[in-house]
Amino acid sequence: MIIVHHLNNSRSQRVLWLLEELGLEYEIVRYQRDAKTMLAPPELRAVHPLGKSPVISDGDIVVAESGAICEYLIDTYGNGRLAPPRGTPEHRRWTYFLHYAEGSLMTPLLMKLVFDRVETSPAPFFVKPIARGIAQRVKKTYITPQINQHMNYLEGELGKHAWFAGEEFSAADIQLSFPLEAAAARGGLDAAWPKLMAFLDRIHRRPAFQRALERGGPYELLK
Ligand SMILES: N[C@@H](CCC(=O)N[C@@H](CS)C(=O)NCC(=O)O)C(=O)O
Repeated sequence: MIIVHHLNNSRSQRVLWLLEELGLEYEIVRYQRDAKTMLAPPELRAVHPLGKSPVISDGDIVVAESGAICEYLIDTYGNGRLAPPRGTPEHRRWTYFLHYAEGSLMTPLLMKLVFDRVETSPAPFFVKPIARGIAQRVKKTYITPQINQHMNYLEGELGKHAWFAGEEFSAADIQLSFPLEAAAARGGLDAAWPKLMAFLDRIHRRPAFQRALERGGPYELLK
């Protein structure tokens, strides 16, 4: 039986959605973020030493990293679903987007989360203007232009094909959903990128996406 070690409000929602799209049976073991630090509880380190989510187990196989989990589930249980045939241009796009989502796109989005917090966190009065000034400058000169560049790129990709890997919906779309949802929630993606907004709308309407939300429970991305 596949077990999803599911942290609330996290990337593991994406794994539940993939499992629902594939129609596989699975169990959920739930973990709650610390209300103050938002970190995962230490119990998750018993499953994988980094204690991050998502991580799945399947018998005695343990797989961490959402991209690797997608590949494992598709290779083991996909039977040709949710991935283009190997050796095709679509499959190369699929692999690229599977890695790009976490390897490139998440970086400026995570930086935005951190620097937004630096800007708004309580600090002694003599430090606060300095911290706020640095945060605003890093966001203006580096983070916002980086995010805009990614959004422009992805908007252009959806102008070429219906979905990210090609004309068919695939696990690459599931993998890209988290950074795009994060960008929409944190400010970085809005109506200036209509194809990306329409993509979010299209995925939200998929029955498997809704079933995954029902199984996973309340889901709100960190801002
Ligand atoms: N690149 C990893 C990122 C894993 C990750 O950072 N997960 C977050 C949740 S979205 C987490 O576990 N945060 C809690 C913590 O770091 O303690 C993946 O895609 O699986």
